[in-house]
Amino acid sequence: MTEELNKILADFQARLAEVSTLQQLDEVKTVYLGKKGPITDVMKNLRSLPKEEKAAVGQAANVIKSQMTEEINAKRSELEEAAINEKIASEWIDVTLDEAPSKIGALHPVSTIQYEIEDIFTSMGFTVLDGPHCETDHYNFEALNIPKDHPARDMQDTFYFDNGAILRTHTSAIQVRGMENIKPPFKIIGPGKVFRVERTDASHEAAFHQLEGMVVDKDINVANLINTMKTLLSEIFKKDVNVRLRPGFFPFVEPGFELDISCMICNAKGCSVCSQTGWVELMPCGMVHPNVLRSGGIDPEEYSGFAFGLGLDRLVMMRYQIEDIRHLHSGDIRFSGQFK
Ligand code: FA5
Repeated sequence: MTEELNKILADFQARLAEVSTLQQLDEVKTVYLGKKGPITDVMKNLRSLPKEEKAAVGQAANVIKSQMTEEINAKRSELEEAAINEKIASEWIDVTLDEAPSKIGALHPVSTIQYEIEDIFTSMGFTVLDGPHCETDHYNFEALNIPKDHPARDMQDTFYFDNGAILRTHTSAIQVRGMENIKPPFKIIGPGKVFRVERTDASHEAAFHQLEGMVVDKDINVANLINTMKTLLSEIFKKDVNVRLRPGFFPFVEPGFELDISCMICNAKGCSVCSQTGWVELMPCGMVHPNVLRSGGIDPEEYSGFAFGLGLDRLVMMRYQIEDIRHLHSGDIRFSGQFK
C-alpha cells in the first residue's frame, strides 16, 4: 500500500512539474485531492485493510496529502508571483524618459504685433473696438464722406453680396461704429482683417490687416497726431526709424497724410516691396473731416480729431525683413514655424 501511495505522489509531482497556469493547477488539485481522487480512494478503502495496517496506511496517506497540499500551495504562489511580474513588466513606464516633442502652435506674427500694439495703445488710454468683416455701404463708404460714384471708391474695390453687403475694405468702418456708441472725448483703436480686389504682388494682398486709430477731443491738432505716431513706432521698433510725412488724399480726413517708413528690406536701396522707391506706405493719417464727425453725431465746431490706418502686414514685413507679403498667409508652416 505504501508503494501505491508513493506512486501516486510520484505521478502527482510529474503532473505538477508540467503545470504552467493557475487553471492547470486547479485541475491537478481536483484530480489528486478531489472527492474522486486516489487519496480519497485510499481513505475509503482503509476499512477493508487488516487492523494492523490500517493506522500505518491512514497515517501515510495523510502525510502524502499534506505534502501534495504544500506543493500545490507553493506552485500557486510561484505562478501568482510570475503573473504579477509579467503585468509589471508589460505596464512599466519609464518616468525618466524625455517628453515626446509636442506640436504646440504659436501665434501668427500678425497677431503678435497686433496684441503688442493693443498693449501700447491701451497703456496710453485707448479703448480697443471690434467691427464686422461684412459691412454695409454706409459704414464702409457713405459715413466716411465717400458717396456713391466718388472716385475714391476706385482705390478700394471690394467683394459685393447680392443683398448690398460688402466685405469691408478698411478698418475705418470701425471709427463710424465707434462714434455711434461712444461720446467724445474718446481714444479708440480698431484692429482687424480687411478685403480688397487686388492684383497681388510683394506688398499687396487681397485679404490683409489694418489697425485703425481715432482720437476725438477739444483742440486736437496735427502735433498730437505726429506725437502719437512717433510714440507708436519707437515702441514697436525699439530704435529710431526713418519716416516721412507727405500729403495724402482720403475723403474722410482733411488735411490727410501718408506716413511712409524707410524700407527695411533693402535698407532704402530699392526693391520689389518698396517699388524701388526706398519707402513703404505704412500708415495714412489725418485730421478727421468735419462731415465724418457730423455723420457720427459729433459737432465739429466743438470737437476735432485725428485718425490713422496702420497696415499690420507691412509692419510685420519691416520688423522681420520679409520680402514678400504673400508668405504671411500662405499657410506654409515652414514659414510660420520660424515665429514660434
Ligand atoms: C486706408 O485704408 C485708410 N482707411 C487709412 C486711413 C485711416 C487714412 C484713417 C486716414 C485716416 P490705405 O488704402 O492706404 O488707407 O491703406 C492703409 C494701409 O494699409 C497702407 O498704408 C498699407 O500699409 C496697408 N495696405 C493697403 N492696401 C494693402 C494691400 N493690398 N495689402 C497689404 N497692405 C495694404
